[in-house]
Amino acid sequence: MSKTYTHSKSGSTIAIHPYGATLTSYQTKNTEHLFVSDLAKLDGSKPIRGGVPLVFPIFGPPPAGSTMPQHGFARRNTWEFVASTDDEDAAKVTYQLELANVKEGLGDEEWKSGTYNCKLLYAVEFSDASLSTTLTMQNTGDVAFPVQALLHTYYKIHDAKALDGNLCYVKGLKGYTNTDKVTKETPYVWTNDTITISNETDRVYSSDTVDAVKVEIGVGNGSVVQLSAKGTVDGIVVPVSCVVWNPHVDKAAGMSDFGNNQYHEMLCVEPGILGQHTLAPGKEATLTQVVVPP
Ligand code: TA6
Repeated sequence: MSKTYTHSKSGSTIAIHPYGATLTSYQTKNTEHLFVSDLAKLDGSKPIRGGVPLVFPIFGPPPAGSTMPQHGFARRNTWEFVASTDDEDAAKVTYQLELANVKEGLGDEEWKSGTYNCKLLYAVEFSDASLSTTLTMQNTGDVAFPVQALLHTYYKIHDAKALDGNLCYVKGLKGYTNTDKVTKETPYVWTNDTITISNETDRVYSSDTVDAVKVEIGVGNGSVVQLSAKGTVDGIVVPVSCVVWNPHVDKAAGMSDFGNNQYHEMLCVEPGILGQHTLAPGKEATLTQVVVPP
């Protein structure tokens, strides 16, 4: 069951489900900004289809020889509530996941045996001006482990306009290298100012520069959400990639936890640390996104 938290001063709210510490709602001025599928499982039987699923320690399918599930174990386990505050400027909620409480999706021997050990902290701070979500990953073991992390954010596209390029788009990824997981063509530099959706779209936009990702997302009703994101590994700022995903009709029909027509109502814009990074013992990595609603 998701728990709702309110920022009293602004009346903005969020809802977080302890399963995966999945943010399932962010509302300001009576407007919902996140998409959750009508058929999403909320009983812990599978990751929640919507909101902001947390992807760690791998993004995408497991490497050869690994039995870890796609997108890792963070979104597949119940997190512990730590604290919440409600101040003038913002409200804040924190959750944590310790490896001892990871019951599902460890996959690899190194994680199962505790050779790799970690503690995850998730902080969500919000008001009617912005939402920031920060995933902090601590290496609490004695062995360095490879780390990837991504905030798999599902934006609500109002009036079912996801396929209307005038109203639903992503601007700001010109110059990034596009790795297209649908066409599987050789990665190439994206030269357009804008990304729009006309068919299945599953692209990883990456860059070697460490500037934060800064994009503008058209959310269907003529309004725009601003997204920025940054990441650090052992205190050093690292490049952040941005995944843009819409399943479109065929993939939507193939997902039992997604309404067949709901690809018109959503767009995933997902900042992540997707490079080849390892986290040394005693060190931490962070991934932060800031969402500014219309
Ligand atoms: O972020 C895009 C993506 O990696 C797509 O390839 C698609 O698989 C999507 O994530 C959803 O993955 P899931 O494991 O949640 O069904």
